[in-house]
Amino acid sequence: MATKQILVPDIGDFSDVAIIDVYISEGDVIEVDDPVIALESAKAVTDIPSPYAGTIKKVHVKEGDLVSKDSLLADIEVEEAEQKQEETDKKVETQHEEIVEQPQEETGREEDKEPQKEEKEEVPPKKAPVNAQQPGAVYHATPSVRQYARELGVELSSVEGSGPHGRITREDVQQLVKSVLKSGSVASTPVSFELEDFSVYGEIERKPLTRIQKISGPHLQRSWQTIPLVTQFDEADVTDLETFRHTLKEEMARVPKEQQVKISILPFIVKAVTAALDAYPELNSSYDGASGELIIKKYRHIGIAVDTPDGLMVPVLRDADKKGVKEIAAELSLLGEKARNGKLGTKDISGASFSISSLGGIGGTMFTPIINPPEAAILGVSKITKKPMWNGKEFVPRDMLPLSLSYDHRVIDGALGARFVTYLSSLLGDIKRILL
Ligand code: CAO
Repeated sequence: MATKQILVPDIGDFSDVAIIDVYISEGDVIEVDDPVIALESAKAVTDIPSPYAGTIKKVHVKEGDLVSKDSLLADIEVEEAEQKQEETDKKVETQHEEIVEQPQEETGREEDKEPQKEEKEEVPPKKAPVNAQQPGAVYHATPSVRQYARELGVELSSVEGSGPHGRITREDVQQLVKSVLKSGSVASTPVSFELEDFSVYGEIERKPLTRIQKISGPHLQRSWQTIPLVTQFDEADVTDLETFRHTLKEEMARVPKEQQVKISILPFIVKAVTAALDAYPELNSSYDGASGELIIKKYRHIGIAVDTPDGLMVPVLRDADKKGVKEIAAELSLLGEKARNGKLGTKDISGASFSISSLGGIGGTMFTPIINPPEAAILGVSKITKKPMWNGKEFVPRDMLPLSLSYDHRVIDGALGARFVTYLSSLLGDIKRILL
């Protein structure tokens, strides 16, 4: 038995580097290369491994201490007094470069190149978008966890660290592998970003995501990563439609209360969309990548994004083409109510062939809706504003409705997207055309 000192090895041209984690305590039995502390410099987080195996007798540092080369970290009682410091110094240098995912200058030394090469080789080619390392990002994990992740082919950028300071643990890696196996898809795994301890800048609060957000988040992410979408914008002149709607509203105020239905512009948009889908059925479809075919749906089930306290829900208005505006309005109001009260059943949320996301009641000029797979397109609706429009002789005030159509560019080309939205605008500009 002999007592040895664990010192900070040569970590490059750094001094007074802050300790952000101390992994060891007195009495811990550790192995060679087990991490002792984590250091944080401006560019990197570096774990310092132990050059000895044995029992920790005394820890000389704490979180926040500043250390440099040869600072004393701990005393360790070892059985073998074999000196491995030189070897370990070399390893630390290598690990440091592994952690700093920054472009490195070419040094020409073989040991400098190897770890980066190793990391690159492990990127599974078909899973690249989600598993690709974030350029310049730093992933905090002990050498043994890094080794473990490498063995399983897991990129650290995909793993959410649950340890102190967001450190990635062995369990985090296991959890990711389990979830990927369960879902059968790496693309559903959220990319995690290295988070700082924001509380050093000011007060913070942690708010868990709702159950719906946890479900819809990966779905939206998968849509965003797999569907090359284009968003086509347009403005529909709905001045005449608004005049008609206000007349309806006045009429509605005179019928018995139980028969009254609130008619916003949305039911008209739903109706116009079904007519535009009749003219351009490719937008009412799903892409079957396996067969290379477009599955065109003959039904018009319209998904409507509804804001609820628990997150976004998309109830489905079935056979909207067969319903009148009043019926659509009544059903929309019922679906909205059910969504907000958490009362939607499976049937209420399944089978949409095209979706509409309306933020018109809230505000904003335009936005880019994300396609709700396996649908091929989604219409975003923003707030009507009065704008001066040129009628050939003069500027006149008109009610303009902003529309944003996002579509899957693999199956819908730009000309078709533009034709659809232009036709939809013309229908909303002259709603009588729906009868044609
Ligand atoms: N421009 C201007 N005003 C509009 C409008 C538009 N495009 N769309 C609706 N409005 C008005 C309505 O006329 C109504 O005005 P009044 O209160 O004066 O009658 C007000 O905005 C609120 O409308 P609403 O939201 O209650 O009704 P809706 O028919 O437009 O929408 C429903 C129904 C169920 C979609 C809605 O309740 C809802 O949840 N909206 C939020 C949608 C949402 O969160 N989308 C998220 C998309 S994220 O991808």
